[in-house]
Amino acid sequence: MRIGIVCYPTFGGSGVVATELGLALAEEGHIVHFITYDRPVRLGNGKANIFYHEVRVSDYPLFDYQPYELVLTSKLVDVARHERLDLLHVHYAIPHASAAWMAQQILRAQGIHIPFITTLHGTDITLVGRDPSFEPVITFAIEHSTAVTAVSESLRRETFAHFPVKRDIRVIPNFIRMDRYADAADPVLRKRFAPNGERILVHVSNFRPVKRVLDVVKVFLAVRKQMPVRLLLIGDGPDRHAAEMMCRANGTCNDVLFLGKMTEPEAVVASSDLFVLTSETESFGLAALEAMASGVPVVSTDAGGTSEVVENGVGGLLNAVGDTDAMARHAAFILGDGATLEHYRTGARTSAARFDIANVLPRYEALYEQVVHQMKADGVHQ
Ligand code: GMT
Repeated sequence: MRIGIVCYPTFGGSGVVATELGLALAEEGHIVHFITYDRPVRLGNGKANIFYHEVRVSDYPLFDYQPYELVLTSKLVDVARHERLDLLHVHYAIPHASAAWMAQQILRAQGIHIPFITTLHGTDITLVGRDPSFEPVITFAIEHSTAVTAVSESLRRETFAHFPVKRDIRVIPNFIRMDRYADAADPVLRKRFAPNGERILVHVSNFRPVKRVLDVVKVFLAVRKQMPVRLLLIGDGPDRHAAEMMCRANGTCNDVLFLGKMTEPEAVVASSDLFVLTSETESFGLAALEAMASGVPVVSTDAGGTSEVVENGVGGLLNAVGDTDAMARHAAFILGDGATLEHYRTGARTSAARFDIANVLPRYEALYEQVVHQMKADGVHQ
């Protein structure tokens, strides 16, 4: 098939999932065209069957706000027509789903009929999407997508709870390549981060308020009272400075390492002992899944889709949002002795294996076949 993928090319989980999906489809022999405003961070260079089209918004002085959605729409029309795409798969509702719908209408007027699939990722529904100024557009785009998927059962429920949509939404969970994480741990890195054999806590996010990064620091401070421990913080964003201030105020800067944004955090995460996820809401928790795949257990909030990823008592332990005491207690329990840690490490890998790409990719391919055939059966194929 010839597939167009639209996503945010940045460090967010939706962009990672879209990129990994495109790469996997290309390996299967599909032709994949990425249409984004920047090269997706994990796309790499020169891969077979992968093409990249940049959406460039010109800086016209009349516009206080550049009309990105319209430029994206024009690009989708152009790429779909000239590359003879079979379908578009857009990740994150805003503004990708509405741009895809507009492109579909323009192409239809030119006699070209193309289906589009919208994958809902989380904050497009749970945060941004609930802003009343977006609601009518999101509702419309969801209703008029050829098919819609959500990355967890929780997100599917949230969508029906917050938007007046009636259509089917299929759950296809996020995935990982288990083989990539098998030997990701690096003893040299571990020695550098914890030279005296300390336990290592790790957190990866975009440091937005929804992640409650200060709770991660609170958990670290409480665990630190019970055992030697260091905290690795990967990523950057609005709450980084507040987290730094908290460490300074507590005189713990030497034991908290702010590592910033990383294009390949796998080795650092795999060299740690416990992943801490404190989010207010989390539709899935891809970063936690990646940690589990490399045998790093997770102490997480029970915040939406996390309970579908982190099986409580198997690969980690779930807690109420904001209950940093419970999270610290659970962290200390898992890290307390070698046997318990090993039990959770094994559980983390087993839990993660449920989401191996081999189990998930065929579900996307089946959906692609279905929407393309449906369009042909409707008698509107090109
Ligand atoms: O984690 C973020 O804030 C970024 C956001 C995104 O869209 O890139 O992540 C969402 O999508 C990820 C991939 O499906 C999920 O793993 C994250 O749980 C979800 N984030 C939230 O729901 C807060």
